[in-house]
Amino acid sequence: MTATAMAASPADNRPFDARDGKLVIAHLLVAFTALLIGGVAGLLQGLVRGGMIKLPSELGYYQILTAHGVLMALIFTTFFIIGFLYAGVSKTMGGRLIGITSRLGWAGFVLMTIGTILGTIMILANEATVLYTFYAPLKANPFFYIALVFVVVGSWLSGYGIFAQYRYWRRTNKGQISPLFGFMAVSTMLLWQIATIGVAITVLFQFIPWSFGWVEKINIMISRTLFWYFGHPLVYFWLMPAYMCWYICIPRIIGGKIFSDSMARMAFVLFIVLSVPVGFHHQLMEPGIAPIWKYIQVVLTFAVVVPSLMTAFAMFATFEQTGRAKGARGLFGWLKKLPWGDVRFFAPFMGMLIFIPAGAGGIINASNQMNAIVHNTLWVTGHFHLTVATTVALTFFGVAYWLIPHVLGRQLTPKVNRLGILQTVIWIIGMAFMSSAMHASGLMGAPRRTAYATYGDHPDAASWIPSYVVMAIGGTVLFIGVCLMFYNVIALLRAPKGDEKTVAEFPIGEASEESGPTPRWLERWGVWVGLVVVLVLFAYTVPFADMLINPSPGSKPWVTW
Ligand code: HAS
Repeated sequence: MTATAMAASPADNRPFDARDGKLVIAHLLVAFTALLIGGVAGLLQGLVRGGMIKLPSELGYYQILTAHGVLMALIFTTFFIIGFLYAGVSKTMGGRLIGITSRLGWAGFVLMTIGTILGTIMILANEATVLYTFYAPLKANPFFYIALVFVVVGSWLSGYGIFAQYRYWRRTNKGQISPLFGFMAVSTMLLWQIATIGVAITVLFQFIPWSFGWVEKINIMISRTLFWYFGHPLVYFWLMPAYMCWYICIPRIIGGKIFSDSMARMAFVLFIVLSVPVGFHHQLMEPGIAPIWKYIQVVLTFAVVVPSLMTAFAMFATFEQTGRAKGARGLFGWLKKLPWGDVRFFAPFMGMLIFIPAGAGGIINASNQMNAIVHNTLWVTGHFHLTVATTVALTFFGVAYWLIPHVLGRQLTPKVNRLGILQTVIWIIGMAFMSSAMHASGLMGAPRRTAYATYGDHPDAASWIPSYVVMAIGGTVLFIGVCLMFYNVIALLRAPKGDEKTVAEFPIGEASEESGPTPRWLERWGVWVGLVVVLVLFAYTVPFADMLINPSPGSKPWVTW
């Protein structure tokens, strides 16, 4: 494939605003640096857990596990998402960011970066070995929690910037339906604002006073409940930008049309409404919550699977319609018409493919009885390495291959394209080894969040060791994938400048004419927020009131490392 083949028609290649480009690139640079450092931590922890190396005495297993989780799951994703959303709203809602959006974007970036640096220092200083879920009663240095405040408040400011751009677009385009990218960016950031209320309350009112010693004890039930009120929508905050690439960019890349603009918007509305009141499915094995409330939240969890099933349907339909329009015949002939040699398609597609078993695993987790088997085992670690570390990460990598050169006015060269395909294959191989071994050993009872241990040479523990070795092999392959991705990012930053014909395209698909007009009521944000409030009150009021009225004794802080 030539560079020209990967570029678009000149009409789509309006140069990206240089000032906005700096903001986007700043976010992506922090994201990929976090990926690299988190990747080093991941490699070390895989080798330790496989019993292959011992860490130097200054470095603890749980310390690098914390660094890995925080940098990969929280920092890489959040910075990448905000950079991607800002690029898309600049491109589709006015051609450049308005002043207030740009200022909020930079303010958010600075706050989040300060938080990231402070948090990383705390982890490296062994002051915050509390893992990425920072469960009480493990207590970090108060400045770790303050670092989290910086990251969250920074992300709020970035969200306000996106809302401002959206308002500006609506004011200047009265009566028109907003661009799909803008609609989805607003949905994602709205979900984020609602979700982070939980983590903000627990950090500000529980963790910070407790870690400074201003209060003696922390109510663990409440802190966990507030964390998971945030923790589950967090996974959709990761997933929705990946879906934005699938719904909006992939149809353009494969030369097709968006199957249905309305259906895509409806899926995002369902995520806003349904993904918050389900946090108890992470607490099914915990005492202190009456079974009926767990049951209700499990039912709601099954409801939030629906927008993903809609997405699966829409993607299959897009692929099939595009293939048939290109002359494909037979039941699966359309598969041959997909651009397998184009990394902008290949990487996100592999993410989609993996999401089929990954999502099925999620449904298993959510089933009460089966959760009893898998909870707190390596199965869950396998689940989230398939979902966030494969489906989401591969989609983000696929986006980087066009986003970075596009905002810099550069080309996606055939060489980087080939390296990107190789990187995707390496990622899939590494993840196949690592995640399968995690799922299998998890089913045999191997616990998550543990260093290498033989449990006094217990035969059950001995049966897990071969899986740990496979995990370490997979982790090593994945580390090669991280390094190659970092190399590719540098190559993209330094790629040759492009002209109108050769510059990498920002692929924005058009909706299929057959899908009909998009109804205006989909943009009634007040209704969707109202529905979230109703569902959250329904799902949380009674169990939360119970936690307040009959509080658990509370716990003093523990520093176990
Ligand atoms: Fe999950 C635990 C349930 C989705 C991430 N999840 C986690 C944790 C993380 C995580 C990080 O109910 C661990 C948290 C921790 O540290 O303790 N999860 C679900 C359910 C879904 C789900 C029901 N999870 C995700 C996504 C994540 C993610 C997405 C990140 C991005 N998860 C759970 C539960 C737990 C849990 C329990 C707690 C476990 C425990 O006990 O601790 C659903 O949203 C999944 C729905 C998905 C589908 C798949 C649709 C498929 C699509 C692809 C189509 C493919 C195409 C390709 C078109 C139904 C859209 C074409 C192919 C061709 C061949 C042409």
